[in-house]
Amino acid sequence: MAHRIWNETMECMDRESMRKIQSIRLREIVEHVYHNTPFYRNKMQELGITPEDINSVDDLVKLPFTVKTDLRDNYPFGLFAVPSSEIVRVHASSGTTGKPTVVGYTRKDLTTWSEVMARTFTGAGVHSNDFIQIAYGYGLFTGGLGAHYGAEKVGASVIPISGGNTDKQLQLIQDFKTNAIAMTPSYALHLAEVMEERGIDPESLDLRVGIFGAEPWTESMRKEIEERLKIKAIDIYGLSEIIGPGVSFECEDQCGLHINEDHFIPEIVDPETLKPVAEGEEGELVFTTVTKEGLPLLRYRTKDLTSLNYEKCSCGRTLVRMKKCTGRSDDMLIIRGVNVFPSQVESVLLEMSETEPHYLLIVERVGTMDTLTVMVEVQNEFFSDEISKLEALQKKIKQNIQNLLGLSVNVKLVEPKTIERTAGKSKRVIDKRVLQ
Ligand code: DLL
Repeated sequence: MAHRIWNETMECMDRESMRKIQSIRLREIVEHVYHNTPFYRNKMQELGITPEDINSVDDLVKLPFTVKTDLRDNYPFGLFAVPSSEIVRVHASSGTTGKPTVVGYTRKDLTTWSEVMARTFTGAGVHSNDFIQIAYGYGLFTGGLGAHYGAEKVGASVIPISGGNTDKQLQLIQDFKTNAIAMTPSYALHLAEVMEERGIDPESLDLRVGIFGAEPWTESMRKEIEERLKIKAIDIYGLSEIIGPGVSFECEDQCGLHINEDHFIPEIVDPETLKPVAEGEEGELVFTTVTKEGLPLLRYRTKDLTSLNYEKCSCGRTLVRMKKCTGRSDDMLIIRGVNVFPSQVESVLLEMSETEPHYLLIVERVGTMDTLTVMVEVQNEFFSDEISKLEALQKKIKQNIQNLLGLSVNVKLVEPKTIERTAGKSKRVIDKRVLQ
């Protein structure tokens, strides 16, 4: 079947034309922030540049970077580039410490957001005949409302259920014959788990596709979700600062996330030197928003690690693709000198049939030694089994992780349902070292 594309002009444009559009828009946005955001004017003056120095995307590298603390330091509205009379919505992301990061949208920004989300849902194969259940949180979090307006724009029938209340989710999936669900991947796994408990056969449902994001998830987790829910699991990426969900999206071919680069220009830089990496290499993803009015950001450092692929996709889109993002530079644990990403442990655990995809990594300092304990739920049938089998399993997990990471870890097997489930973003790591 031919792929549906929401905005063929923008999504399938030749690269040369895309660069031209990006360059024009970049010049406009730099002009806008220079005159309307004292923060950026000061930064540009410090670097000795003016808007006249920025002519094309090649000049991006001359511009200053922006980081999350810049938003926090100018809390709540200091980086807004329009008067509050033009702001029609605010959202905020909570973060782990301190003040939330506040973002603001003009009416045009909301239209842009719906547009990129309409591209996203169309890319996932959602269309106007579908019922879609939005189980991202509605409220200050961008997930719920962002998905909501995009799904309405494609004409789907939106069920704005928000996160949580899993039994209600299941009831509506059955009664409304829901075709698509949008939620975090960890919540999708929880939904699968509750479905199994209630004896609901996924084949008896009309569910066809899930649009999952807001947290890192591995290919193994995708496989697990697809098998247990009998759906296609599509990745969606975004962050509040750039617009919310819809910065990039997977198509049904599931081979990288198409970045809506007519609105958000990506760069990949080395997180240490901040210099651009060679094309195709992995590094930190940086975005410059080129159409946003309320909160335009120059070279915003996402901390997310990925690489870019400029080849045309089999779906026909020419939008640059980013590799599925499974780690953040600030997610990386350094344990006894070894770099460890939670996603690496996740892929080991998910490849083993004896364990459940629910785990927690606990890092502690014992004396001067850092230790990593992997707490993982064991499948029901295994847990009731003999101790010797559990010990053998523990050893096997330990060995598999050691083979991958070259690091010896402690493994703690726990009963199913011991590790907390959440309808929002899951917490995979407890680093007790930072608390000392
Ligand atoms: O999580 C926006 C969103 C909502 C995206 C719903 C997708 C679906 P924030 O709360 O600002 O915004 O968190 C942004 O979450 O920098 C990534 O580290 C992580 N993240 C988001 N989507 C993905 C994904 C929303 N698909 C931060 N894969 C980002 C990996 C993701 N990480």
